[in-house]
Amino acid sequence: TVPNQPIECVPTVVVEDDRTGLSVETLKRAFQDNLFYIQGKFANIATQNDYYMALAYTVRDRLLRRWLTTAETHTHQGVRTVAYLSAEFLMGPHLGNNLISLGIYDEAKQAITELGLDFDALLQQEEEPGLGNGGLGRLAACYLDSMASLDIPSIGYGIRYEFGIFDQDIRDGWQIESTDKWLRYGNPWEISRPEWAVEVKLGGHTERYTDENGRNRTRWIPHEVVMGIPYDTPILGYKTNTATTLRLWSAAAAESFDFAAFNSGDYFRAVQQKTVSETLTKVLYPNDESAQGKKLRLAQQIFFVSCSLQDMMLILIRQGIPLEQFHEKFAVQLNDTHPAIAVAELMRLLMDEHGIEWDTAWRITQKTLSYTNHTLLPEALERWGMGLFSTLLPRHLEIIYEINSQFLDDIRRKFPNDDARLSRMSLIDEAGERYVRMAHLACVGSHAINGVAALHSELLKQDVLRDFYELYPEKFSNKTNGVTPRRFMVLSNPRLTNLITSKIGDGWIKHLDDLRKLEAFVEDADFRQQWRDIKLAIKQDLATYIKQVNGIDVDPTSLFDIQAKRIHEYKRQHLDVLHIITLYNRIKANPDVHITPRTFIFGGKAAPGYFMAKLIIKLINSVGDVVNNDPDVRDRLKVVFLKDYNVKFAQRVYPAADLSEQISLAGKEASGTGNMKFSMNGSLTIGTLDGANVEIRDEVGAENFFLFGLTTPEVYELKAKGYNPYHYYESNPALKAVIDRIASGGFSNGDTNLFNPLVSTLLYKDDYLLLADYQSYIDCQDRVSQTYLDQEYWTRLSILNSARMGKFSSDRSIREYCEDIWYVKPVAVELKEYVQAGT
Ligand code: 4GP
Repeated sequence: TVPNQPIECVPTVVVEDDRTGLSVETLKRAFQDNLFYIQGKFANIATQNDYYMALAYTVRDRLLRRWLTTAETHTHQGVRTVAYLSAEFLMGPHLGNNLISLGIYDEAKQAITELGLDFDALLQQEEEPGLGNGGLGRLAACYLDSMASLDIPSIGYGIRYEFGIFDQDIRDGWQIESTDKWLRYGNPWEISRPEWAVEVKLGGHTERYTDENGRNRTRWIPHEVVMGIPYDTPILGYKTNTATTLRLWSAAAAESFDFAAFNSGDYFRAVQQKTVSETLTKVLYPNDESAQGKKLRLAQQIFFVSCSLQDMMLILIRQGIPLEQFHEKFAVQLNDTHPAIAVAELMRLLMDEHGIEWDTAWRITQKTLSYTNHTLLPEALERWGMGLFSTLLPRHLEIIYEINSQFLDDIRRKFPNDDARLSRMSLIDEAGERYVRMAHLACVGSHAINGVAALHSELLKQDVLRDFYELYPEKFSNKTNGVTPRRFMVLSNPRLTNLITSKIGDGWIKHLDDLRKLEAFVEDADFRQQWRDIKLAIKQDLATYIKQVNGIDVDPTSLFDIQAKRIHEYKRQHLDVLHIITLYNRIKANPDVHITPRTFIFGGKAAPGYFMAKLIIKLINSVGDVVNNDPDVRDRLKVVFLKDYNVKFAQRVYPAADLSEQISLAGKEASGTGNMKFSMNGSLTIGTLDGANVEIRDEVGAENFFLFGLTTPEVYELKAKGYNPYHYYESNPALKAVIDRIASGGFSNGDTNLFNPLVSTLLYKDDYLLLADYQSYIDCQDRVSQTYLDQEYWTRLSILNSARMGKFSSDRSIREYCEDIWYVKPVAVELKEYVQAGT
């Protein structure tokens, strides 16, 4: 046989053997077998991680047949496939989710328990692949789950960062970052496929030449060539045979040695090239930092985009499908602008590497690509300095210039004599230093552009992408985000899942609209009692965890008020803090004042270079130190900052909330998805009319949602007429007392400098209008406190919130993408008959 070539093989899958059987006994045997043969350990020296690995391999074995059969079915049928390109995938731990999807969670638990091990501890052992910052990376993960669960042929393409999002520790109230070594003990879920490696060019220059048919062509002579090695992870759909693939690219040197240099004795230079290539996929960039000058980041983007597009082409070539049909076989979704270079790279591959003419290549490109925008913050829109861009991607720049020249002609035809429009829309920002505008490139090169919540999509049309909307209104649509109920209800909240299923069956797990059936039980006092008991038990668990990790005693019957998300000024964690201090001031003024006991819980990471966000973390912890230890408070208020918020941890937090804080300034949060996860698990929301809050409120009913704050038009209006935060400070004594307590060192042992940057920003700038929204927020919080006193009433609202969250399943979002943008249909995967070994 020829290495790296498939050999003719006979199906040799065996009936119910140690690699496929699902009974408790078989699972036990398989687990022990893997401990011995894969981990290479006797039980007496096995570590917790060895046990975790043995269990993970036991589970992986059981999904391989689905995985391989899915790939084979899709290839065989030549189906149209979604390629979801994302620089971030925040998958969360795989083990528990795969057990749920396979439907053997209880069997595995029993097997492990009967072997005398702690099943939950094994689940906790998994290091999650934190290959994303937050929102858009977690959304990508939910979408992979839904696509697999809905039998949509799909593949996720991304980067296998060696170090994902940093680990967060808190020392003296400050965030301390350390590297995330998620691969340290091995990753049982991935299979590397070096035989499908591809090469990516970087740097260098271009040349013209005439090909054998007398056509003028361009060739790129790169300075450097990097290899992309694919690592595949199966994504098993929930209770279906479909298991799709997440294919992450890892960079490696094209040649392990530069032999010329080596032979001349320059060993160091020979190896250097190797290390440069391999740093490419070393680390995930934290967001919320200016992307400027980050050469490595642009290199990461072209690297994974080029690998992925080449991979798709190879898939077609292997099937004998001409590349002129690329857009018929692949719908490529750009998850924000990180993969937007795909516009130029697809053009380049089609033209330079495969000899397709410009017009055909351009038609294929536009029909293939579609673009999702995830942020309205102007500072987050990616653009690359011309110097960096032309050095790294000389050929792409030529292509972008040509696209731009045709595009600008188009605008001139539709909007004659409008130079301002031309310069606003150009792919190149020419004001001052020149930049390539990635969002513009994505808009021009895609056939569809969408926002991620109704309000966000409207604001894109009115504001950030207005010119593009005026040019191509037909490209725009909204696709409100959704989240997977498998991970965020079934896996993370088994108690509530069992209660719901006992009343309405388990159909809701795939058809989340079925949760509506719970409304029939709202007036059932027993049901409400069970609902409350479950919430209390979950809060008790979180309280135990808080005691272990933070050493703080919290009362599980108090109102758990949680804000968990990235720390950012627009998300306004500090508004939450202003509320805490308001309550604290009321107690200090009158220790006997009535206060509904509350536990304020925060979780989230701040970008390492974002000073203000880090100062907000410090403020939360400092306020906690004072409030938690003041005898006047009598434990009625507690403030807890939970460190190292990640997916694993989020699964513990969402179910425990009574109140979910979604308090961004209206017009700033594209959608939010945490808001959905909390609400599904029966928490009530206090929120502004921002992002998907608007739609959540529409679904659950205005009377079941705590609304406060300015609306987006009011925000615009206030800013237009000149916002003066100081005026609010001066005219509101409660607010003044809160700010004064911070400013005068009330939470910094008298140090008036520490929080000064925050205080002066609020008083003199306040871009996110905390002071304008303060009173409305406090009044609303007072209503929350009042409502919580009536536990029967609160429980009704809690049930109704869960019951009405059907719309926010990522299954619904994916169906909309499939129907309106991708035109991809489900494909049923049939598992072949087992064949007895040796027969
Ligand atoms: C986030 C948005 O901030 C969040 O509102 C949205 O729910 C999420 O994307 C998914 O659409 N944006 C990012 C980012 O994560 O890096 O811009």
